[in-house]
Amino acid sequence: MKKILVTGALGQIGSELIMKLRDIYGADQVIATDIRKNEEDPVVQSGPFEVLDVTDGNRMFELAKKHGVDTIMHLAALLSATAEAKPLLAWNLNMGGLVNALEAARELNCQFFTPSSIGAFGPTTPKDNTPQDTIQRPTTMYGVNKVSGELLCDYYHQKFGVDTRGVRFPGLISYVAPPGGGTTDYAVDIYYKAIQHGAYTSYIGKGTYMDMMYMPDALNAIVSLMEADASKLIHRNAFNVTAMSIEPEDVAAAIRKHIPEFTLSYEVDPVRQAIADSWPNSIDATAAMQEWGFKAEYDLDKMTEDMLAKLRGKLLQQVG
Ligand code: VAH
Repeated sequence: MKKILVTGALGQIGSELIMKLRDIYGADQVIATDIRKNEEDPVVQSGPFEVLDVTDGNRMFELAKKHGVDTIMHLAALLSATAEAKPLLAWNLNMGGLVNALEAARELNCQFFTPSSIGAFGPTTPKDNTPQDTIQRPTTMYGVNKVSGELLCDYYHQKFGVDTRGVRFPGLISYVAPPGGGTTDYAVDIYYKAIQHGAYTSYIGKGTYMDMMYMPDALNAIVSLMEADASKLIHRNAFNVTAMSIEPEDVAAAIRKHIPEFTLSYEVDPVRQAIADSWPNSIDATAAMQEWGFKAEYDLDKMTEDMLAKLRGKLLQQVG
């Protein structure tokens, strides 16, 4: 019986991944952990929860051993914009947390997942239809963390036989837990503001293409990869996955199909624009499709329809 420990369980991915994993494997089989405990959170209310600072390796090991887990999904990390503002904190948390999680997986013989990102590419990477295997010289601390993480996970597999697996996520769009400190978060904020104000001012400039994916597709990718036949995995720790390559005007046009009066303006944030400019315009996900059957179900229009419907319900509930 699968028993999974998830770090960063209250974050943008974790808050939805926990619920999906508990649906699939049973609530008691999924141990949610995060640095803070929010009693009101459905993640805390729906199954086992432990407070864990991932930079505390001993506690990570103790919790994994105490619960007898056979799988560790390590999500806790600082995202690109925050990491760029606090590079040393990002290095210590993102790399220290990852090493602690890998060590626990090694010592307890756990299967292991952690996400990389399109942030693992840099300005010298081919920008369009970026290949699975290509140059990776990122110019952000987040990117340095992600490339280092990919290599570290490969090392733990080759050296210690840990069943490590991972994907390079694009920007993830979701309506449950707001993202924090990312560069692609404009593509989430725009939906909230479209409903609340009928207008949005983007900090990412017009014509800035980035890969994006709706959260349900991201969650399916994690479960599919972790259940895939290991003998078929060539790339293992850093599969390019994506659903769409879009720029702010594309999102605005999709929103206007539901909110015709929606207006989009720009106040570009030079820091996050520079990060976005260093990333690909679009990536090639062929390896993930061939090696473990990756497939995205949501395109921009289907995502927009669902995001607006779900957010209207959520925001109405908040108004009460
Ligand atoms: C970020 N949402 O913006 C994350 C992600 C590809 C972007 O890694 O930092």
